[in-house]
Amino acid sequence: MEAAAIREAIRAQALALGFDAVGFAAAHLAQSARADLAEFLARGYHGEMDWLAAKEDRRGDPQTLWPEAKTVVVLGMNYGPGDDRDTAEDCGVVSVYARGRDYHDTVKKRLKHLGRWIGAQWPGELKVFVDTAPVMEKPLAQQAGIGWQGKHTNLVSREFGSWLFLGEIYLSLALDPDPAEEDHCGTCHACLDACPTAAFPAPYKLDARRCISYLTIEHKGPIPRALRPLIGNRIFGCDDCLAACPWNKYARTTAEPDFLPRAELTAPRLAELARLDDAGFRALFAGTSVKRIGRDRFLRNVLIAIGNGPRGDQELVEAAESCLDDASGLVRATAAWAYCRHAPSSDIWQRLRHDPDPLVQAECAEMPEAM
Ligand code: B12
Ligand code: SF4
Ligand code: SF4
Repeated sequence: MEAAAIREAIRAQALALGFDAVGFAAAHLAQSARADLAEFLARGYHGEMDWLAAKEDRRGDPQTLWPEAKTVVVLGMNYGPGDDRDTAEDCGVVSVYARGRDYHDTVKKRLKHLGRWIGAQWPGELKVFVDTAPVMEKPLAQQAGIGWQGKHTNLVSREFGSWLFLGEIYLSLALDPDPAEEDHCGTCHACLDACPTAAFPAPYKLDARRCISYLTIEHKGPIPRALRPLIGNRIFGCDDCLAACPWNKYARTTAEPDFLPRAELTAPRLAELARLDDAGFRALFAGTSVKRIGRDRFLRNVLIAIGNGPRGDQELVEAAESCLDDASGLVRATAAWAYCRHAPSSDIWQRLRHDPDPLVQAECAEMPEAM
């Protein structure tokens, strides 16, 4: 079979398996992508995500990751939300990507399926990747013509707007690449204006340390005080820059059942989430991306949302109070902050100053000035 026919056969099979976008790129990244990665790391924009820096050479070059790689098949799955209604202030907002089943599982399973099919048709080796591997998925997707990296740094598709998950199959088989997609942002800056924490130092550049997605998902310890009020009721991730993109007018609701929102992830009540113990957390979030961060970090997020909730809401005050004796120092520290946001004249921090955990002590030392 000719290389062009192989490409079209793979494309057809990928679409038949439920992928929404398919493109082919050479297993090579432009020097500019590597330089941008180096600059991102040198400026410390990655925060605590040491794993981004640890494999910089492999991330910046597909053939350093796997020398046999000749072609990258980039696959996209549409997770476009339906109508997104405003969430009440005493409920939490989970970002769209995490409201259904963990996308890593769904995309990986589909990639493996496609990989097995390719392996059965043509000789050669292949490897599948999604998200956590040292791969620069967005620049590769742009090279493969699936979309372009918008000013919010994510891939924007003319067909699906901001709502595509990405995954890749590296092939040892050499196939012609698709034409790269061009930048269609023009003079627009809606995503930059929409960011609640001013996380974009410049268009196309993100300081992850200010991004609510980083703070609520990747960051392990206490969230910097100055940023807490800006987080509002977002308890896992953030979509504001993605949702602001005018190209979403072409987006459609996902047809993938795995990505449809679960009831417990659509506006969950903050006071109920604050009552979760470890077993309750695991049971509620089984099979979702939320489970990855663990109960204590999740409760930290919930308590920040509680602290930002309607002033004096009795149910929220009681929820914060009930976490002051939690076994986790991170949870106790954030509960103290949340409680004092509702009751600024409270002397709760005096009591907690004698807490043995350094996180709680640090929180209480700053408490009076912060309220
Ligand atoms: C680390 C990471 C994060 C970090 C850092 C995000 C970031 N922008 O780098 C945090 C935790 C903040 C994060 C958040 C989110 N993430 Co994330 N994340 C990743 C991960 C694992 C690596 C990204 C990376 O390499 N970053 C390092 C920097 C250097 O890379 P970069 O953004 O590509 O930076 C480029 C630009 O700065 C660009 N650049 C600089 N100057 C210029 C100038 C011009 C003109 C141009 C064009 C480009 C340009 O050059 C750099 C290199 O190309 C990828 C998966 C993967 N393996 O790629 C998922 C991934 C990017 N994340 C994804 C998602 C869905 C999200 C969230 C939407 C989740 C949420 N709702 O909370 C948010 C979006 C926040 C945002 N605005 O980016 C998807 C995005 C899908 C898509 N359509 O693009 C990915 C691809 C996962 C996947 N497999 O689907 N994420
Ligand atoms: S995800 Fe939210 S906090 Fe992060 S850059 Fe986008 S709008 Fe800003
Ligand atoms: S909102 Fe505007 S600037 Fe941002 S990615 Fe979309 S088109 Fe580009």
